[in-house]
Amino acid sequence: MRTVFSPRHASHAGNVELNSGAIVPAFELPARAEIIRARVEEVGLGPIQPPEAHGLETAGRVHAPDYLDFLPRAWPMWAEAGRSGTAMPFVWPVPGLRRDIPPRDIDGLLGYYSMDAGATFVAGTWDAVKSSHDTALSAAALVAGGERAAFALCRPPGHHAGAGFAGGYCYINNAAVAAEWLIAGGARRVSLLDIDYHHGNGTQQIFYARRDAQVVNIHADPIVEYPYFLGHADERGEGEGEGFNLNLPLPHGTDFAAWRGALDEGRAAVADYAPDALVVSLGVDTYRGDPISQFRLDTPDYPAIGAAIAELGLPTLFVMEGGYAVEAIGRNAVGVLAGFEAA
Ligand code: Q9C
Ligand code: ZN
Repeated sequence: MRTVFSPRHASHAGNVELNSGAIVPAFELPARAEIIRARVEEVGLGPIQPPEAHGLETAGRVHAPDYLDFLPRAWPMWAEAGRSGTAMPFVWPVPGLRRDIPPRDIDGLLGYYSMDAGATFVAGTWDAVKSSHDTALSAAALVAGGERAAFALCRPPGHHAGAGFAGGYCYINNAAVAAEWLIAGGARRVSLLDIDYHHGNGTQQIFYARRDAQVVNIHADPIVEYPYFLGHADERGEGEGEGFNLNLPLPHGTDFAAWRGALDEGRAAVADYAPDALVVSLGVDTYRGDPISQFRLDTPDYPAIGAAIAELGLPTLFVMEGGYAVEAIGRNAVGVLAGFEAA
């Protein structure tokens, strides 16, 4: 399997985040992508190639144009206000406050275009976000071109980013853009299977009223876990999309036996839908050693996940999402891909 990887991810660095009431170094950091890339080489998964530049037209069909315009302007506006460090919001237009008059000030705009304080900006953030988007589309092109599978080693991740907002370390929803591009290129139906520990709220929102994209999420129950406000089992899609969203929330402490049961349920739903292609949002924050997560998967479980996904027999695009146990992220993420290849 080919891997698409851009060294430009590394310009998104030095960010801090709010964690349990303290400002700490962001868990989503450059070493994550570098360690995965090194592991791809170490196991000989296949060639590694840089992305080609893509325009933002496809992104403009899954995100609001004004939101996409804001992303490259966030850091320059922050710097223009005389700030340095990490740009992050501190106020949000929750229901009852007005969204109809967008603020002109950077602090207002950061809240207007965010779901939380976790998608922060430094000087190099936009360039990394754009390279991550290009990475997803370039890997999607490999699958559209006839490859059995491809790996988009995206950083930053994407699945929390909604049509008009960033959050949870995510800015452009790479998996959603890739799926939209595959559909525009002739795929009649695409399934998105999100196996990150956290619910992929952005992906769900983007496709919620559509039947040409099925969204299946296996994640920690939002009653006790981020993102808290989406990801419950009763969310099944709306309008013509009704029945094409499946949430499989699991409790804290879930082990591989129980997780695997949810995967089997998700795989059956994908098989029923009979898509032309599969986009996997690949998070490995389900690992028992993850510093911000509470599932109990172990390193040998990841190849079994890849093998189970391969059994679907679909052209498959893997898009990297979360995973914060940095020392294990290469073994776990590439374990899924190697397990897929071996099946
Ligand atoms: N400050 C992804 O896995 N909450 N995003 C972290 C610690 C946000 C995770 C709590 C977690 C977002 C792509
Ligand atoms: Zn996650």
